[in-house]
Amino acid sequence: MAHRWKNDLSERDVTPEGAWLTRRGLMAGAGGLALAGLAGRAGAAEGLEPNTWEEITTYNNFYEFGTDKADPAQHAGAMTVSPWSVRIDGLVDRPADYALEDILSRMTIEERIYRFRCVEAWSRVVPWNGFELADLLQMAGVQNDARYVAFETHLNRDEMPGVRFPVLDWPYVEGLRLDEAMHPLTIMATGLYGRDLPNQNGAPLRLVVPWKYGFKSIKSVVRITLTAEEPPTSWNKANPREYGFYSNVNPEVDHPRWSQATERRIGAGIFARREPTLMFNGYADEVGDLYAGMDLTRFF
Ligand SMILES: Nc1nc2c(c(=O)[nH]1)N[C@H]1C(S)=C(S)[C@@H](COP(=O)(O)O)O[C@H]1N2
Ligand SMILES: [Mo]
Repeated sequence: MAHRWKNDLSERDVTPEGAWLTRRGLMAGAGGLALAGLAGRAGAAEGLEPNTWEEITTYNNFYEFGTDKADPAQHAGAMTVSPWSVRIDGLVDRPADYALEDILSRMTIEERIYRFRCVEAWSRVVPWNGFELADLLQMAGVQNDARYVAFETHLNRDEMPGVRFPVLDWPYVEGLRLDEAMHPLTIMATGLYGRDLPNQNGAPLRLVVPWKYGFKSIKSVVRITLTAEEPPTSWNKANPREYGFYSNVNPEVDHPRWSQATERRIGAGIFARREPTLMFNGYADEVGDLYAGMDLTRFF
């Protein structure tokens, strides 16, 4: 793989895939149940070759650190990620500032190899480590009238050079319908390749919703609020004509300025053919029912 993107990680920071696979084998032996359950469920990603550590950590969107793909790897190292806590509030029984250590001690960390599709029409396959968002929401106790979940990213003007520019209305916010948030494919990621999540990928805790465009997968989450109404979301606020609340990957609904029918797989090489984009990013069997009867051109 040619090193087409600037990388400020040294060689020794990069986990060779072989080492990771060995560790993965060991983990499967030790805690096999969680992984066994996952194998059937994440079927759409079966057989997919994950992108390399370098490909996943040096070409990023994290606009708080700048809009160039190389900016997050260059600047996000300055972000303080410890101590970290997540405020969980709104329509929950136990609203609180939850310390990250306390959350992690109560969650089951699994590996999830997911396709990842950015709305800009590039894609890759990522071996995340994380836990199901449903478990975290149940920990806080979801109340009956909750219908949506709002998320907010950490904001520190001293550590985030990109927020000097009004590209988005900071802090970055996102949202899901409650049934999307409770879906077993929806995770909070804490790692990559069995290692801590690098800051540029949203350390120490970021959402991953594999059937939606990448911008729904909000990074460095500090607040989760259960609400009755659909919450505002950053890209929808910035350009409602181009970015909807749902933002499900859909090859049949084009972006107003480009086709969503195909994608460029990161790392495939400059002569590789574009790949067809799959409905719900390949997770239609798992999540199609969530949108039964909905007009997906209207609720894009
Ligand atoms: N807080 C925050 N979260 C964010 C973004 C961002 O700019 N700020 N970019 C989004 C977009 S557009 C994408 S494609 C993914 C990229 O995640 P990755 O860098 O881990 O691949 O993060 C999403 N989450
Ligand atoms: Mo994106």
